[in-house]
Amino acid sequence: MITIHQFSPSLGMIDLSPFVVKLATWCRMAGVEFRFAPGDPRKAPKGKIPYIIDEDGSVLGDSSLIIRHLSKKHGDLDAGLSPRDRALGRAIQSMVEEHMYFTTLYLRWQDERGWTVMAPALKQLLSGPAGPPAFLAGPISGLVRGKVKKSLQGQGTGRHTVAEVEALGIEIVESLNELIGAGPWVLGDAPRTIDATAWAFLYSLHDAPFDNAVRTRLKALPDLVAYVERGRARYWPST
Ligand SMILES: N[C@@H](CCC(=O)N[C@@H](CS)C(=O)NCC(=O)O)C(=O)O
Repeated sequence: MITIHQFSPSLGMIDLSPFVVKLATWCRMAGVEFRFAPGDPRKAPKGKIPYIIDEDGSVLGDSSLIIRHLSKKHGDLDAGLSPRDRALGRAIQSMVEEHMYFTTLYLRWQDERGWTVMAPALKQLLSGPAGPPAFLAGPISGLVRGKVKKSLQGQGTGRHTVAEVEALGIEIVESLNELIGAGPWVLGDAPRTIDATAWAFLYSLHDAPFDNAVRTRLKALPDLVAYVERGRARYWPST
């Protein structure tokens, strides 16, 4: 059994980090047993969550590198894919993880509407037994928000207006709708590694209670909503 160090299962979510949901979903798809444990970026090999402790005690970071490692040990969900489908999966992964992710981050942390939901969730997370004294939860939340906004500035999305970010997010969601269609999975009849990413990010947008135009658009696309529900029924039936 591996241990996945996670961010936080707040707001009724499997985890607030779509990368944690991606990794855990991939494990369920591949039949790799795992348990969740709290994560601490300071202890993570790459300073980011998720990271895992493998059965032999080795610690690994980055969801994609972890999946690559686990695929070698437990079986490759992408065996038998054509080179073109592999390339398509890779392109969709980049669109979702390197572009959609930052629109999600912006709409949760930078957009004031998102922050009214994120701030109390973060405060609650910080008030756990290992957290700082209660009076520091507010200032620390502010510091964490500042760090996220700085990273959004560096990446570029943080320089846009809310309306611009929503338009970018809608473009990606509509592209996913075109690419996935009736599916049932991104590349056809069987779930592949790309489904761990696509499902995790669409589930995160669909279920997390951050109201914005991107979420509204997703909820109006029946094929994508069916895709979220298909993945939930198969891998997370109690969620
Ligand atoms: N490429 C990484 C991305 C992980 C990532 O961005 N994790 C975020 C949480 S969603 C994080 O740990 N952020 C903390 C930080 O950047 O300090 C992966 O696939 O695991």
